[in-house]
Amino acid sequence: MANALPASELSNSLTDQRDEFYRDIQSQNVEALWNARSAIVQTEPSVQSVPFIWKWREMRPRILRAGDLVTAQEAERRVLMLINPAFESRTLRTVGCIYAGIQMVLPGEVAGSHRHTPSAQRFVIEGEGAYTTVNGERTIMSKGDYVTTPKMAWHDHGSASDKPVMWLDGLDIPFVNILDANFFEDFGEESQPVTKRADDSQYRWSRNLRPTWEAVDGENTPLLNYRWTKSRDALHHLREDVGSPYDGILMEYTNPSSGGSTIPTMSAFLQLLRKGEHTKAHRHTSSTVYHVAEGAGYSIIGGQHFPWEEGDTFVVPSWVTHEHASEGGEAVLFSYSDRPVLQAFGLLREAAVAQQ
Ligand code: 1HN
Repeated sequence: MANALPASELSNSLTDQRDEFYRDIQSQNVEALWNARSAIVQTEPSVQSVPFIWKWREMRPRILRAGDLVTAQEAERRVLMLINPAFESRTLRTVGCIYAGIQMVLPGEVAGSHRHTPSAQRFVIEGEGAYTTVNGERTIMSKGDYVTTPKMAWHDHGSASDKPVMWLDGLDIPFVNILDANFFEDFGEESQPVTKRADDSQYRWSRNLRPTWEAVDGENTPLLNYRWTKSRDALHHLREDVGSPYDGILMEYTNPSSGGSTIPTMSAFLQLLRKGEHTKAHRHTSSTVYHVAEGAGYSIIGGQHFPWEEGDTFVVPSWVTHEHASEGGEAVLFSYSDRPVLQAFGLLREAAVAQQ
């Protein structure tokens, strides 16, 4: 009896043996699942991204300042990346696995030609008279235009304007990086040759007529520029519709060759919040970047109140409850999300939430 170990020492010795075992398996690049249970077993997603807003009145002077300090040529792309507070800047994560940045081209500048596997889309915030050339087609970009750059399409930007032109870039680059599928190539010359007539794709793809002899790429939209005047006009025409209780008059930009999203990994939308409209609260597993195209209002995101006005950009992470309201008149929100990725994996889930 004198040799029997007290219970505390018994358990200590088991603890010691376990610790030694964990160190031993670690040396083999092995971990015990039962110690990582909290990271694996979740009753609902533990979302890393947080709701956040980048105010245009803060961003505008800073992108202009960047224009004083760095040329577009030096920078290749003069972009201020909008990074979610939950992540390091190198992750390029604005919300979830999608990216947003503010780009500016000054009069006479050229942002050289390149291509890459991440897909891009742009929404013009301010100015007109800048252009982008995508696979030989040049389009002039004006405030409110939605412009697409499919993966591996050569693209360069320039400006014949006498004022700065600024736009929001939306890319799927964090997804592409996580999947280790990021390829990039320089064209080798500043600008690619313009081989097509201006707005060529508008005539081919935005008239509800399809060129029958052309092979259809069902994956990427063949339409380069979705003009603001036309998109806004459509929203206004549908003003009297009931719309969605959660999103108001929400219309999706579509690939005219497939009816699906413009980009395989991202869906883009234009949304009218009518005067006095306050949407019902809901949540879903897609992550969204919103940009205020017109008007003012506020959103309640995860219980936090975010007032917004024209030019602001804000994010709603996956599974965070949100509702939107216009204030002082109508408001138009541009947005894009990773919805097609969630859909492709069968992970898109949506739920109504009782108003807080
Ligand atoms: C890019 O190519 C552009 O072409 C903008 O305008 C932003 C961010 C990350 C990687 C490539 C552009 C980008 C980008």
